[in-house]
Amino acid sequence: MDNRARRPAILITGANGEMGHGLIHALSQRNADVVAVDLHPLDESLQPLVRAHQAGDILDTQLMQRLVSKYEVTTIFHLAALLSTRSEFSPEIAHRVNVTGTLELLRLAHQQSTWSGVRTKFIFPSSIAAYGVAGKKDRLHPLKEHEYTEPTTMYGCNKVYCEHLGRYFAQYYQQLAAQPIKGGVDFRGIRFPGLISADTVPSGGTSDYGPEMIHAAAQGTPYACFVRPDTTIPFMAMPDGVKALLDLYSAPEEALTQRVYNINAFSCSAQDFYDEVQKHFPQAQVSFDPHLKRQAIVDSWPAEVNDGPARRDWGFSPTYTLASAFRDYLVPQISARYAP
Ligand code: AKB
Repeated sequence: MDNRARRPAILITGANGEMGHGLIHALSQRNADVVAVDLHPLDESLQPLVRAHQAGDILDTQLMQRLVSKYEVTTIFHLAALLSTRSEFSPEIAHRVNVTGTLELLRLAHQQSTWSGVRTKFIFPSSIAAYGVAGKKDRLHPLKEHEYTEPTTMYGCNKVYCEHLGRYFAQYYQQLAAQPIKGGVDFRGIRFPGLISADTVPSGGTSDYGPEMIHAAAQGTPYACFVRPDTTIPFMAMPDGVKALLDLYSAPEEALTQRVYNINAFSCSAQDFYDEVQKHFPQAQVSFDPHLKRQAIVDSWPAEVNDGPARRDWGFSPTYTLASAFRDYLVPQISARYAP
């Protein structure tokens, strides 16, 4: 394959999602050539920021092969996924999108590297949903990556398995091939906490109560929170999430001592979240109306994770605490967004 015929590009799947928005903005500031794929046409606001965009299914092999016939994919940010609540309604579809979709993209990454002879970077957002701590949550220390990875959701199972697939592709794929493989896949995963974005409201997740509460308050609409006030998990403001993706992407491979990293910003309860919302939107109408099954999912996630390796290996360091995320990022941007 003559690589000179193809333009180098970064491929982003699930580009219309919460993280895709922030990532596309950040990469366009670095003048990166991005090819964006999403099931739906790319949001109009994002279109001028990318080199090309394509509506379609990541499982559509012909579509993906058409893209790589035009672009030399040097990096894949594989953001497309069905989140935890939605996946419980359609576990088999979730498995197809979250696992088969990832497998196909890992194969594509490998194919790209055999054409170019250079390792293709594969950046994979995993999640705290990879853990399963039901019944023990209150007694645990901040969890390391290898501890309690017995998830109770299809999404969590998909994430843990894809972390293994990524490690396998990075180190062992085609290990019995007669000729040594040139290139290969440089897989890097991050286990994200619940993310809160000022630009988009999440859909289909179980950590969604945090962002939903603040977006509802800014719009002056009542909100019934679907978990108990004492429910505690780690959260992070979206700019820190995007920065983490880019920092891990930029790190030299030799500096990485593991393929999957926890990151943490602040652990807070739904009550802590509510207190911040009240401080900034005193008229907010929030009630607590726990949904037992969604509550059980969040109760299976740890209250805190240990992100020491990410800090040590690639300098992860979040900017925002709960208070500063509200004061300096969420409230100003969300208020402007819903201003009449
Ligand atoms: C979800 O709630 O499913 C996601 C996650 C924590 O991975 N936001």
